[in-house]
Amino acid sequence: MEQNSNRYNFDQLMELYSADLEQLRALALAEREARYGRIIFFNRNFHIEPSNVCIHRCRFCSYRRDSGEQPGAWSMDLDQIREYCLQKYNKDITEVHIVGSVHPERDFEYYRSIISMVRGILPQEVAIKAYSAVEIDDMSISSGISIEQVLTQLKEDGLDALPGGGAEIFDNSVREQICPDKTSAERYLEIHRIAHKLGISTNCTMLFGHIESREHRIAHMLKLRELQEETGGFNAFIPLKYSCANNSLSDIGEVSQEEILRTIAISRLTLDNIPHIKAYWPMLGKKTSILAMEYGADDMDGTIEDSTKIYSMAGAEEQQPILAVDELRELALSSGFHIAERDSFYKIIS
Ligand code: V47
Repeated sequence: MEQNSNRYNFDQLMELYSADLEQLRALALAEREARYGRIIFFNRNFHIEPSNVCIHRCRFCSYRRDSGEQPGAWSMDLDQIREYCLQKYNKDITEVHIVGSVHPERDFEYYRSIISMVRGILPQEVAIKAYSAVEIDDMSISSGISIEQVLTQLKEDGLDALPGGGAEIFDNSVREQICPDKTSAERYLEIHRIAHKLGISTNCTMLFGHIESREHRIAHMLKLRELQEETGGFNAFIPLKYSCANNSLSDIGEVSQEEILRTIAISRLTLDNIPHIKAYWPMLGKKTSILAMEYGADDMDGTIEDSTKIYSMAGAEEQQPILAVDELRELALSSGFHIAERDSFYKIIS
């Protein structure tokens, strides 16, 4: 494949996507090894999902419920969140990931209180990565204050970073079909732009393997590359494979392991300015995630401690997601990798 500059353009990426798998793997692996050798990054984290009651009706989502819907809907008050947090926390944890839903009855003060409460009960060194751009958007709309003000206040309360959820696929015609009523692609990008400007680093995601095409995926990644060029605030890109159980797109089924690996490789080659590519094991499964390390990924996310339900409710093979460090070390070693524990900002801890 001929390259005009050091950076692949849309047409070159389309060509690479269907290149010989071995050739694609070798290119992405070389890129990954030049950056990190054979290291697999991970952290010790847990999630808090305060509620799954959501005003949005994204067609790929198996997690959302209406208020009061039983069985299945939950909403935690502050005391319950405190109790849950203390139950999941142990002294090795370095990150709490808080994400839930756009709840019809919760206001900005509630979301602020969660951050201040968690900040108050956990050591200062534990990073709080909380609220996707979609939730931030809702806080701004419901409180009538700007995104900048919402993020500034949350930062003062103790927020350290934003997770990457809500990106889905940026193409408007796809969005119209899978999540018509939620935060637009432009607004998602704007919220991340503002976060970066305020010194809040973020992750970014892409939900793939539903009704979108490879063209849509590449266009999506190129938008992220463009924003990163401007701000430099993204830490990691997470390609999220659509899981098909219990949602209204179920008939589509799921993409093959080969398509997952190709997508991960293409993301490493496209996003030359985003430091990390995360293989999110609760969704891909542990074995596929380790295999993804040969295709350009370098990060496994964390130990999770059985604290997220988004993927198990969508039928992912990890029904009770826990990754013990010894298990990860064994899996990595058996594939010729070694592991490095990192904090939320990729500083190596051990
Ligand atoms: O935006 C929802 C996805 C995302 C399904 O930043 C689904 O470190 C697959 O963004 N099949 C939220 N995916 C989760 C998220 C995330 C996860 C892990 C780490 C980080 C990070 C962020 O989950 C949603 C959506 O794209 N999702 N339903 C489903 N059926």
